[in-house]
Amino acid sequence: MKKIAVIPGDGVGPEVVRESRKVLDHIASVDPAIEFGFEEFPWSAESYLKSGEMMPPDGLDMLSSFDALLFGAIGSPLVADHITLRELLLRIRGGFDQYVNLRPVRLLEGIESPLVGVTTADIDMIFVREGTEGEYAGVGARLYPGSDREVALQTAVFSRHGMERVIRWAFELATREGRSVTSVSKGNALNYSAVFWDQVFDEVAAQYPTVPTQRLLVDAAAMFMVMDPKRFGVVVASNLFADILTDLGAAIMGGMGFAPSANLNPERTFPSMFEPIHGSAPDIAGQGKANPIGSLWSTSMMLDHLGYPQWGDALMKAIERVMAQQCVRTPDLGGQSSTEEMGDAVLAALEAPPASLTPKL
Ligand code: GGG
Repeated sequence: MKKIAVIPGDGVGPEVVRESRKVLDHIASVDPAIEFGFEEFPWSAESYLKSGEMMPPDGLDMLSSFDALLFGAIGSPLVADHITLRELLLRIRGGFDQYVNLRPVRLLEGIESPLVGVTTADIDMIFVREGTEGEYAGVGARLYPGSDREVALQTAVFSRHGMERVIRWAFELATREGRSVTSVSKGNALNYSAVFWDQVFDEVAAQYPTVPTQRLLVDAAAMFMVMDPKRFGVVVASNLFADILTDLGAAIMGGMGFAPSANLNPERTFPSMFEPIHGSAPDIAGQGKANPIGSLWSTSMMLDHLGYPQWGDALMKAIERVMAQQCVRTPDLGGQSSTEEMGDAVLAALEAPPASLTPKL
């Protein structure tokens, strides 16, 4: 049995995660080789307002024996964003050494990109975002608060160990998939951290002489994602740069509702976590308007990670089929369908993979 910890979180999180649960329950019901054991953790801004903590002090211990974590969204107008993000999501990413934050950016057939004249072949890139250090390291101070001498210090952490391992992971992915690797940094301005990043990138790249590479400044990368998205294959970047660029990526693939992510601990010492990249969208929460595709796509990545790639692939094909048919459309796609109707459509399109491929795990 695969144990899945479910953290629906805030806002639209519970609504989109419900659709993922539905699909996983269905898979377990039709495939005798698969059994999921779910446990739900109600950690959210709402629980913070009652308990004063985003997760219990031993929260990571509570999660550590699970095979994977399925996460919804976090954030509420009632709690400061740096509390909800840092004290839950970033504690999990850091505590479980989830240093690969994998974020595919791909335009699906039937979805209109805001970019004029692009096809599905033009937007197909995979971001490998560093997930544990960089600008998100949480190192800094506020000095002399409230005075006119007030100072904020926020120190980014770029370790050789941290950069080397994520850049190497990106090259391994590119090698498997026959893609190029683009490194994104800002070496002209960040004369310590980004120059070090560029140096480590070049050192790792030299070990993969057959993989085409390019190095881009983050501002140029943003421009090329709009003007020439086809030039990107695998993209590796630091925590903040890749976070910003993947929101742009979500926009060019049709909207925030689509974009999936996997926070991977590649060594599998700790559980990995799967979440749509969108936030809690409090403005539409509880109205059944959220697009669950980002969560369902993340669930497909979770199935791959759990050792069920045939089901991960089947779920992805179901998503692609529903998008291509253009019948079921949530409001972000200009339609009237609900979150639940979109989830049901994907479920109806899900075809069981050939039984011979089902592993007996
Ligand atoms: N679905 C996860 C979520 O709620 N993300 C909100 C967010 O602000 N994430 C920032 C990040 O991924 O670093």
